[in-house]
Amino acid sequence: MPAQRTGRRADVVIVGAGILGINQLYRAVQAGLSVQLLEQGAGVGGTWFWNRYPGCRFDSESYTYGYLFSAELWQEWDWSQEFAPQPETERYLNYVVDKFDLRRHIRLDSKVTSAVWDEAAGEWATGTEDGFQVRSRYLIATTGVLSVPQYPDVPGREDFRGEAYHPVRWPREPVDLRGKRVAVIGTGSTGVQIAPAIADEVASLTMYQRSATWATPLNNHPISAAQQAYLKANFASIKARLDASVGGFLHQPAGKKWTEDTPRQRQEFFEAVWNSPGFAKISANYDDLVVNPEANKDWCAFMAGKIRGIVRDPATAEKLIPTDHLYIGLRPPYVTGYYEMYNKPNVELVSLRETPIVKVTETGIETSDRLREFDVIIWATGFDFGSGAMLRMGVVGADGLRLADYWADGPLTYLGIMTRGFPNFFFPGGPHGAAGNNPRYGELQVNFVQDLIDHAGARGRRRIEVPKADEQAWMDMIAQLEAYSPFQKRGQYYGANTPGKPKAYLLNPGGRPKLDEFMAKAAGSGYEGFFA
Ligand code: NA7
Repeated sequence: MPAQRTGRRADVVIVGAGILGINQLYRAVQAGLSVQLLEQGAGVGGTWFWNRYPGCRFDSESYTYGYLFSAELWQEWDWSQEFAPQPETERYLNYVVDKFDLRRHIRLDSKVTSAVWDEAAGEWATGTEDGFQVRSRYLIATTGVLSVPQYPDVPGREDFRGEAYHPVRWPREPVDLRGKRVAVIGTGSTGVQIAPAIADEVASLTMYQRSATWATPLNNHPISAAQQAYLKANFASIKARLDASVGGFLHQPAGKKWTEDTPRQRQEFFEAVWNSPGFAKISANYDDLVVNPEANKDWCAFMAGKIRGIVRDPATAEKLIPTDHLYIGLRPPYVTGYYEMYNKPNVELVSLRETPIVKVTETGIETSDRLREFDVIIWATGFDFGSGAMLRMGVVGADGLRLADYWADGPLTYLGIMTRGFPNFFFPGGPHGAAGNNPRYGELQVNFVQDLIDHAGARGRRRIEVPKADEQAWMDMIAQLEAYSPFQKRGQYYGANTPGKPKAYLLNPGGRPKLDEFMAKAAGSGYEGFFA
């Protein structure tokens, strides 16, 4: 039910207190707007509130992931490691919320179930599961792309009588896995982070792998005092480099192609890349890695050699080597001790390609060859990526148009921020938004939204809607450049992991250059056509 007009009001309602929700809240408060932020969780942090599973950490460098909107914040906060663990990030986000006095705008335990545009009033009426209602000129969904857990459609999943967890719903109270027989289903970024973190304490760890992935070392390390001093002294130049980078990282591009090196030089170069931090495996690899399959195959052969060198059991090593996709065909994980873990006597790898799951029983998991019994099953099976959370908010736009209907064949967006028929509604960081280090892309979108709201406010404009032609131009860009995307169509970035979801590309294949180009065009024209 829409909220009553006499109820609570705010200029802006923001949904979600994750990285971007907090950024958007900061910008809106700075602009002097009244804001009500509604957050489903019992704390702030979004991804970094929910994902409290063992081993959870960044795979973007901490200081490139944190906020850049305040030099003072940069000076005050010391990241302890290149790739901070989840508890540190959750502390950071709470620190930010308190430092900028944002908590008083946030209502926790507030799951939005309805958001309806009231054309006559020019307002959104937003309601939560527990009956809270608020009306606002603007509605901004910063609900994230990795919010809704995805469970596989495996017979008997509910029958299991032991403990079962999805990493994104990991309990806040400690989970004692010591001495237990544990199964992990899924070897995406999450499964390969959890497994080595728990392998030493559990009685047995059984990894159920459907697709092998090209995991490479995260190469994490503590931030030394000297590095800390460097970071503090160079905020402006680091920010400038990040603001100009395509991926939102500091890694230096190689500046050379695979074709330019001899076989021996390639091996030396790949060794250096293997030892480089996190996403440098992509952003500082050969310039032609993505566009030249020969270069990519050579890198894959190098990684396969590494896996064979680390994993002592040859049969296990072969199972861990992908044969169905090149590097970045699926989102590559970055790991600490993952392959080494398979040398422990209590760790077993089950390939679901060889022996698929038949069913889950009360006591364990039955594959086509046998039943294994467990105390704990961890479903690291991913997310309803991109649009999952927004489509569960009950959004209804102009003329009663349901977002779920408008997006029935996949999201239709402008910049991954707006959608036609939904006035004064924005979703920075939503589908078609991401193309690299998420907070860096997201902040561009957050700033676009607030700048547009400021522009409208300064000119007394009350209704903002993306023109059909602009939405179409963004969708045309996606359709054109998607062909160059390295990601396979069977993955989360096409929604293919979620039963019943339309198969549509969910990232921004044009990256920052296209985002910058479209944003500059809109702002440069005074957002022509955006105001009724
Ligand atoms: P991902 O990357 O979607 O990985 C999910 C994993 O779960 C992946 O290995 C899947 O295998 C596996 N999976 C999914 N369904 C099944 C079934 N039915 N049976 C067996 N295995 C299954 O999610 P993550 O949580 O690891 O990572 C999410 C994001 O976190 C990531 O993109 C980063 O941005 C950080 P599949 O490959 O589909 O064969």
